[in-house]
Amino acid sequence: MTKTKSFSKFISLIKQNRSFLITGHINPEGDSLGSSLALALGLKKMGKKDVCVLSKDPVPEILKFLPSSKIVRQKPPGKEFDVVFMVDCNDVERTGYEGFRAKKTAIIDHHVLPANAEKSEFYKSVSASYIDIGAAAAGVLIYKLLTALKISIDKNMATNLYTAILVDTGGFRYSNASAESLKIASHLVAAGARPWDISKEVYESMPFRSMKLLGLSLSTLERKDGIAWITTTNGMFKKTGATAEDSEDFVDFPRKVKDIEVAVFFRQNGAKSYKLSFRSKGKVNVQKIAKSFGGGGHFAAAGCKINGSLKEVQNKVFRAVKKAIKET
Ligand SMILES: [Mn+2]
Repeated sequence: MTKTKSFSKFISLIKQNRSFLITGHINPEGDSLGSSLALALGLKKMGKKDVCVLSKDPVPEILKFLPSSKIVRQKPPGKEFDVVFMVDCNDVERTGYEGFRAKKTAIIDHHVLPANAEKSEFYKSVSASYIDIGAAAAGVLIYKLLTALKISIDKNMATNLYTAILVDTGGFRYSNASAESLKIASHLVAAGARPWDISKEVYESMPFRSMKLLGLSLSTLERKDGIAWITTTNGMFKKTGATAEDSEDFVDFPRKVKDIEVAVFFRQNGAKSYKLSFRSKGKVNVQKIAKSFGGGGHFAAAGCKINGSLKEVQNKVFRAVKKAIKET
């Protein structure tokens, strides 16, 4: 793999080629889509006419406000492209596609590379990569690339990039809300991004049924041994007409409880089956806990599926979490 400390490889790749595919990752969120769309708008502004944005999963309802979100397609066109950009992911599997019909591959991302990635055939074939795990969002890197390309950032690009950075910093609350990410956000606001309009779409547009489901779920809130948890049952889904997507961020609520280390959300997805989400307040590696049950994720956010009655599942999980808290 070619390591680039600057965007010079990207600049020549863009200048020397005509057709571009851009893809983010499966289950796309604001960073994946906002970054992809901003890059597409930038390339178009440079006069590149053949630019296609792909997403294996459709644009979520809540992100349809992103400028140009309508250009996102799920199926790649049949022809071969000059360059495919992988944005906010560094692994073909994460894109959800099996591969791309493109002569060259470029990666712009802020995630850690998989173990031994550098030795794999795929990475050796990558023409340009810019991976900065210190960047708050892929949106930060796309902002830098567009700046390096001397593209003036317009309102539509700014709205996409601001959303990307907003969601990946948890609304500028997480530890990655650095001086740099706030400075870029400030430039994006000056370029036309409107913080309240974007926040309203991202954080203040909860479907009514989802709020009703949250109310029922919050009534199950409990706390013990540094763990806070809530549960959503099949009965609650039935009563409110809500779906699993409507409970996407519910684990954030037990995480708000003071003096706990780990938050857990139990979502029933079968008569004797539960989908779990874990959040850490910063000390416990919940990815390890999820992995011990066959799941995965990151240090502070992870998930898994466990079969059994609610009591059985909770007993297993609480034992594992208690042990992990003790070991810190
Ligand atoms: Mn990201």
